[in-house]
Amino acid sequence: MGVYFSNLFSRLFEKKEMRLLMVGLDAAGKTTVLYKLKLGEVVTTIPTLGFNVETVEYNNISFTVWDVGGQDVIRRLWRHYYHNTKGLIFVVDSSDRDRIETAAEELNAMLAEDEMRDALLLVLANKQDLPKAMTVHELTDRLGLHALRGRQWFVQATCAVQGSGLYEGLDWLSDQLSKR
Ligand SMILES: Nc1nc2c(ncn2[C@@H]2O[C@H](COP(=O)(O)OP(=O)(O)O)[C@@H](O)[C@H]2O)c(=O)[nH]1
Ligand SMILES: [Mg+2]
Repeated sequence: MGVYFSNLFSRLFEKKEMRLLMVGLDAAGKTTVLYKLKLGEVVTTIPTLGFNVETVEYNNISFTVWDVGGQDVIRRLWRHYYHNTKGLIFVVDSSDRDRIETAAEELNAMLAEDEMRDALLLVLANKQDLPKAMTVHELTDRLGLHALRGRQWFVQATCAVQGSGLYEGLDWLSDQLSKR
């Protein structure tokens, strides 16, 4: 799996310096995705109380991960990480129907940020292995993606624990980036 992703990343992200943000509510599966990619050492930093950031540097790409949701005061600190963001990867627990609206609000708030204007959006519809998981179609609807204007987006079904769908999702992202 590691080599697999290394090849994908080297092929398509070479030379370009960029940041990819991966966010989502807690327990969506972000950390699982990050470790599954095996791109390198995951560094965890806590710039301020309750705001935990995981970063992996891979060649010129920095992969930055944190949990969204919760306090508004923390929200302002996120902006520090928005600069030079080419892709936003939003991870959703597809089985978490209780929090899908919260997830949608967080996603749309982040997309409304000025520095995120040109970022591609990849949604990982994670935990597809769980019974009652929402389908890609349902998630697209509930996240309000069809209402987005001037945004390239894609929803990929994944099961992060097995690693399924991750390659396809990142392949879409790198394909779009290489066209720019
Ligand atoms: N069934 C299932 N569990 C998953 C999947 N991805 C992550 N998990 C589990 O969900 C929990 C939260 O995952 P984690 O990566 O810590 O979420 P994070 O808070 O977004 O970083 C862990 O127990 C994971 O093993 C998945 O695709 N399917
Ligand atoms: Mg985590």
